[in-house]
Amino acid sequence: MPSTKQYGTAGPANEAIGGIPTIHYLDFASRGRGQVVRLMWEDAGIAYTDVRYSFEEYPDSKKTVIAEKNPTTNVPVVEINGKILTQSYAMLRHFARQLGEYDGKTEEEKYWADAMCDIAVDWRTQFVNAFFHPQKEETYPKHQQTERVRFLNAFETHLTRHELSRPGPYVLGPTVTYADLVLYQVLHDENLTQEGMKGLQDYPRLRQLADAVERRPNVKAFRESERYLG
Ligand SMILES: N[C@@H](CCC(=O)N[C@@H](CS)C(=O)NCC(=O)O)C(=O)O
Repeated sequence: MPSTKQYGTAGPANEAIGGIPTIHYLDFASRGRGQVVRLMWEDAGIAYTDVRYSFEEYPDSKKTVIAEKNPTTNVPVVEINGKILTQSYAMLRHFARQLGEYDGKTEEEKYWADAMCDIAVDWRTQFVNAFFHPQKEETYPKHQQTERVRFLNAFETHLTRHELSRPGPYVLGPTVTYADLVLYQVLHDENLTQEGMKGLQDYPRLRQLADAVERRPNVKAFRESERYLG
């Protein structure tokens, strides 16, 4: 049986998204695509139900309960008020529109947040392929020395040069977006934010962004809570 826990007290942000959502995801500590969805909910003050499948039970659940909810048979899957949502990045953009924040105001801003998110999506795909590869001992170190460096340099350059990002600390300067959360999570999952952001010492602008995400009051409280699993 997956573990099911309820967090938070429903408030105006729950009203904006149509109720109290339930997320179905792997019991993968505070990592993965599902964690970005939790991060946005925590930041926005959204109460939610967290259903976690252990790695042992997941293969069976994938064929049954997950397959019933999602034809592509993977997670995260979100249920809200009888509605099923799939595809983590589409969900984040959907919640951003419903909340009226997290995706910029102008068309230029929305484009730039989406573009930066999509680079992080490409990065995560490469990270996951290398990290969960049967020959991980070879593929992950190679990824760390090649593709990961390419993405780190690309983000550092974009954040330093693009007129919307330059003022910092976020992708859209002072305004947080879902793209910051997506980027933060891949930095975290690649173990670059741990030990005082040690992995970002050569990337000051990325470090500034990751620091700013961690300092957001609700994110800070989440990270300091028992429900944050490292
Ligand atoms: N594009 C999908 C990708 C979903 C995906 O690959 N999820 C992974 C976990 S992060 C998964 O379900 N892995 C186990 C499986 O494929 O059954 C999304 O963003 O939601």
